[in-house]
Amino acid sequence: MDKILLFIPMYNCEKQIVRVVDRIKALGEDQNLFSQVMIVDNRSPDGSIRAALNAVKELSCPAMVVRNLENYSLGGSHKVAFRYALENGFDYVVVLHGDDQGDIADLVPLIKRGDHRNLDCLLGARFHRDSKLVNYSRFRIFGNHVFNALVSLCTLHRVLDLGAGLNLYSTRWLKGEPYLPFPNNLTFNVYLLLYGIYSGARMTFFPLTWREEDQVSNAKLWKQTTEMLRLLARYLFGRKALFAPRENQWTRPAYRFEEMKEGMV
Ligand SMILES: Nc1nc2c(ncn2[C@@H]2O[C@H](COP(=O)(O)OP(=O)(O)O)[C@@H](O)[C@H]2O)c(=O)[nH]1
Ligand SMILES: [Mg+2]
Repeated sequence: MDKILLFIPMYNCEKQIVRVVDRIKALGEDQNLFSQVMIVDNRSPDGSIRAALNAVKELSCPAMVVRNLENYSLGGSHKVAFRYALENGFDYVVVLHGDDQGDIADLVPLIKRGDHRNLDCLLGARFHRDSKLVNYSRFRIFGNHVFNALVSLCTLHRVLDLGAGLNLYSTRWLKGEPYLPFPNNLTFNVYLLLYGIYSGARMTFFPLTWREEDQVSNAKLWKQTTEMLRLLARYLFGRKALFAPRENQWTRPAYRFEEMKEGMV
């Protein structure tokens, strides 16, 4: 059986994390597809950790709640979880955002079918024709389609999402931590995607349901847009340097965490 880590990045998700865990519980026996659930808190000031510790008690698969020693942002939490998976012999890492926009149940049938076995990146795609978007503005959908088309054109690769919050990666592909120099902010996912294409990763997109109800997105439109365009330009005109192993401000943090137990918060 594959050893799969279910990694859940969390920041100020006091309300949502309970629902995320409920969706995992609702999988019933299929929870055992995951050898371990790892909720990675980025030092949320709200009651996320307490809520998470409480919620995971009812899971039938092993689960832990950890807290980063510093706020490493979303990309940094990926680095924490990927390293944990590499050091502990996992075969795959599933990333599921802790703000309850997606549903793990969208990925489970694919894992049960074994789709992941021939892949390095199995990526949730909000803009797949079979996906369902709940409460997404038309402007946002349109903008994303434009970006997907632009990235597809620049990479000559059909891209259906630049970074949804439900993805699976093989540790075979993550080995050596080539993503360590990528920035930790919300563009981390885009770097990872472009690196996937660059490195010839076996990659597929799958449809999902994605909702926006009580979640607050931290993606800032103009900042994301300009960062994306700059990144694309670098991909087009200097991708070898962009993806070369190197040390920078993003490789420097220790990406360490502590396991949280009841009574600690
Ligand atoms: N903004 C932010 N989100 C984080 C951080 N660490 C983990 N996350 C989680 O990352 C996920 C994605 O962030 P979000 O702002 O919802 O972005 P979006 O949904 O992709 O627009 C959420 O589930 C957050 O809980 C962090 O330091 N900052
Ligand atoms: Mg979100």
